[in-house]
Amino acid sequence: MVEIPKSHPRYWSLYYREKIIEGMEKGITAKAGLIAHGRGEAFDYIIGERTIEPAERAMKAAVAKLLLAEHPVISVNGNVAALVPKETIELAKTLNAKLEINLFYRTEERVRAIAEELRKYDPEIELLGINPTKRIPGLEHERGKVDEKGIWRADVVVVPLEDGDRTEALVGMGKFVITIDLNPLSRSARMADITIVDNIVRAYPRMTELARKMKDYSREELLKILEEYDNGKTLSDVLVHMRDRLTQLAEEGIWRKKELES
Ligand code: PTJ
Repeated sequence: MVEIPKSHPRYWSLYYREKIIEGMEKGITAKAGLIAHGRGEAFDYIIGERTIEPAERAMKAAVAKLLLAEHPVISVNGNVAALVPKETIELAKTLNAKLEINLFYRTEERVRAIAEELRKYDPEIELLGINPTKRIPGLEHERGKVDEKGIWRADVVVVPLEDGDRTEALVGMGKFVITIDLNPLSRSARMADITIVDNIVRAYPRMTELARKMKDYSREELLKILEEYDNGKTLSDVLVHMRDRLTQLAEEGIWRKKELES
């Protein structure tokens, strides 16, 4: 990994970019994962590289749903394994959710590399998706493979940084789908039941924090959070945030400004 000086004004952005490149070199991340990451970076710039209120609201609803779920499953792909392997395990353990390696560009080598990466952080962790025997209806072979003990029987699935077609197919199977996607306009963002428009590197640690706190909530309290949640409104609020931030920056001017308002 290229050494990035901590003093660099874009340190964290460059740090995660290196993580993705390293992930690809280790056989974890798909080549298309690099493109997906760049798209995410662009939207993060517009948001202001921080967790905005609609994302916090979506995370609370998502954690409530996951705590109420009977068979919650968190899906892991090549980008997620490169960026947040430890945080993914922490979130799954806090929520008592199963982890399933589930890839859009599935190859057995990548599944093995991802499993190896995750086991560095917990050698005992149960990982599903190694030998999937079921298929999501409507998706061609490799893209539709799921684990009978995981996504197949899950009632609630977290599919971060996901392709829209697969998100839609999961919704079609009757799953409650939670996605994390920096692009509020993506098909995944529009198809999911709960859309968290935030960078996964901020979202997973925050969701773990929320889960630790909300574990003590009563069933009624969790149900109330869900009843009051409206994903359409959340997505609209994200777009309004982006519009207002761009308007504000345009009015204030950005020429030769070292820091931007977030
Ligand atoms: O590892 P695989 O084979 O399962 O493939 C993974 C990718 C991401 C390549 C695959 O699922 C794919 O092609 O996804 P898309 O359709 O490019 O969608 C990924 C979405 O994630 C895009 O809308 C990006 O804006 C968004 N995204 C990228 N990086 C982040 C992100 N969202 C949150 N946090 C990020 N760090």
